[in-house]
Amino acid sequence: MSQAAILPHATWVPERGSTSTLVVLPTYNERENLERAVRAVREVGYDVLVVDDSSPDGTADLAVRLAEADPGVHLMVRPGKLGLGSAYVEGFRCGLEQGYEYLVEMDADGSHRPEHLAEIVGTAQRTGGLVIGSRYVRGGSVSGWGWNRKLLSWGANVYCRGLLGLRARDATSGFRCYPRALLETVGLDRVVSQGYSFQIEMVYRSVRHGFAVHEVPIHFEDRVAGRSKVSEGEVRKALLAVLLLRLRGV
Ligand SMILES: Nc1nc2c(ncn2[C@@H]2O[C@H](COP(=O)(O)OP(=O)(O)OP(=O)(O)O)[C@@H](O)[C@H]2O)c(=O)[nH]1
Ligand SMILES: [Mg+2]
Repeated sequence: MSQAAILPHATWVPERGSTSTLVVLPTYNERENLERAVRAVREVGYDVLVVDDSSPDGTADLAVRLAEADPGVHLMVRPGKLGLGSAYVEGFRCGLEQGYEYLVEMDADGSHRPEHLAEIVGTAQRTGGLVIGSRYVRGGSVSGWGWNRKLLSWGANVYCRGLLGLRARDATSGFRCYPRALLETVGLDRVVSQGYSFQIEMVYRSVRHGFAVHEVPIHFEDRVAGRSKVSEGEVRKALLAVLLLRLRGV
C-alpha cells in the first residue's frame, strides 16, 4: 500500500509487495505488542498485513505509522470486533487477490517467535500442504502458562481430535502457513467459523480436501503484554462450532 490510511475495509486495496509470502497479523488491542511483531516479521523478509478490528487502544494508529514507513506493511481496519476467524478470512482473501502464494497466520502478541517462520513457510513450499507450528510435537514447548491454560489447550485438542478424527497434535495453534492452492480448493467462502474455531475448521477442511498436514515444533511463549481475548464465551462458542462441524460435515 503506497499511502497508508484508515479506510473502510471494503475499499482498501493494497499493492502486492516484493515477496510471495504474506503474514497476516490479526489485532485487537495489541498496541503494546504490534511494533515488535511487525519488525520481527519484516526482518525475516515477508510482507505483513495487519487486520485490526478498530481496537479501542488505537492499535490501528500505530499500524498506519508502520505502514507509512514501510511499503511491505499493509493495514486493513474493520468496523468492530468481528472475530479472529473472520479477520483471517478477509486477510487471506485480500492476500490471494494481490497474488501472494503463501499465507501465514501469526499472533501479534509476541507468543509466536519469528525465527520459526522460515521453517514453517519452507515446509509449506516443499510439501504443498498445511503446515502448523506445533507446541505438542517432539521439540515443541509452551512457557509462561499456568496449569489451567495448559489444560484448556490440551483439552481443546483432545476434543477436536476425537470428534473430528484429526491427527494433528496441535489443531488449535494459530501459527501456520497455507499455500494458495489449498485456500483456493478449500474455498474461504465456505468457512463458517467467525471466531477461534477457525483454526480447527481449517485443519478439518484441509484434511477433507486431501491436503497433507505437517507440524513443525515451535516454542510458544505467553503473550508479552496486554490481555488474552480468549474468554469463557469464546471457548464455549468454539466447542459448539466444532460439534456442528462434526454433525454437518463439510
Ligand atoms: N482482528 C481481530 N483480531 C483478534 C480478534 N480476537 C483476537 N485477535 C487477535 O488474534 C491474536 C490471538 O489472540 P489472543 O487473545 O492472543 O488469543 P490466543 O493467542 O489464542 O490466546 P492467549 O494465549 O490467551 O493470548 C492476537 O493478535 C489478538 O489481538 C478479533 O476479534 N479480531
Ligand atoms: Mg495469544
